[in-house]
Amino acid sequence: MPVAHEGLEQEIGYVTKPFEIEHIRGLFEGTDPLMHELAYNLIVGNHHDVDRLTKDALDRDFSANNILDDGLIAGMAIVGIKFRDNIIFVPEVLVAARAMKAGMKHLEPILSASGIEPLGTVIMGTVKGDLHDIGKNLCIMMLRGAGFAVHDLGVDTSADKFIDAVMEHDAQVLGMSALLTTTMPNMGKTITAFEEAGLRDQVKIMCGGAPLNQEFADDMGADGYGKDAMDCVALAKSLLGLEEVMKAVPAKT
Ligand code: B12
Repeated sequence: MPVAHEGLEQEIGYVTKPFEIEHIRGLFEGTDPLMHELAYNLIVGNHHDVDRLTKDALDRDFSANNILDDGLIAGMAIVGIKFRDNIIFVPEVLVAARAMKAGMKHLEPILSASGIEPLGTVIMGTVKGDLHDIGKNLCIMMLRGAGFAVHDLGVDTSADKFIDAVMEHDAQVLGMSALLTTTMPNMGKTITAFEEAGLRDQVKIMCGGAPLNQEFADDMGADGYGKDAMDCVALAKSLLGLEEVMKAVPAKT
């Protein structure tokens, strides 16, 4: 059934894979028109409107959890699909991320105060020697949007820093990013460091970055490889044995 919000309906039109259409329509079915407006404004990156609509929704007694699920996360699911399918590019995703942040600023204090458990805790960082962080930041934004608690170690992250963060936050998943062929081996070195510290069994390790592939990830003993931010979320969920909402799709050509 089409949603009444014309702009959102147009955005849903960008989703073309049958199982994704079904999933996305399911997200908006039976939810309030205010959530449709919120999702639409997030997708197109109107951060002032997302800020205002989130406050409105809280004033109208929508729960923070509903606003997150039915408005922000539902909108972000479309952003992820449009990015993967080359309908939008990095600048538009960053603008949507800014809008997400504008909404989350109102929800985060309520969610943490109400003790709603995150799906899991993820440590993310770009490996030693590598300063590229745009892709990692997109992954973090999508992971947070999906309900994970994420600790961002930034760029140029040593194996020791990864280990310390996993221990400190009792994280179930570690995600490493690399964009340089010269820094990719630092992922394998980090995995070895976990093994040598006797901690490899305590954390699932996923990796990503443009020069990587599944074979490289398998060879170095990672638990998973993701080709984009959507995959990163699906991977984190599957590594934790949670329902995989969005199925992995073939790599961009
Ligand atoms: C932007 C950029 C920079 C910026 C980085 C800014 C920043 N804050 O990140 C700057 C200008 C600083 C830079 C510097 C350099 N760069 Co540069 N850079 C790029 C560029 C143009 C885009 C990278 C990018 O952001 N892509 C967009 C994001 C969204 O994609 P992504 O990172 O792949 O992330 C996605 C997936 O991979 C995945 N993903 C990423 N991480 C993870 C993690 C997990 C766990 C999972 C599941 C998934 C996942 O999800 C993401 C979202 O969908 C690329 C060229 C290109 N077109 O790729 C060159 C490129 C990566 N750079 C390159 C080089 C050589 C350099 C420099 C060495 C240049 C120099 N001589 O100084 C330095 C390196 C500095 C350093 N030590 O890191 C080369 C690398 C070549 C190689 N084979 O190694 C490239 C390929 C350019 C080229 N063709 O030569 N760079």
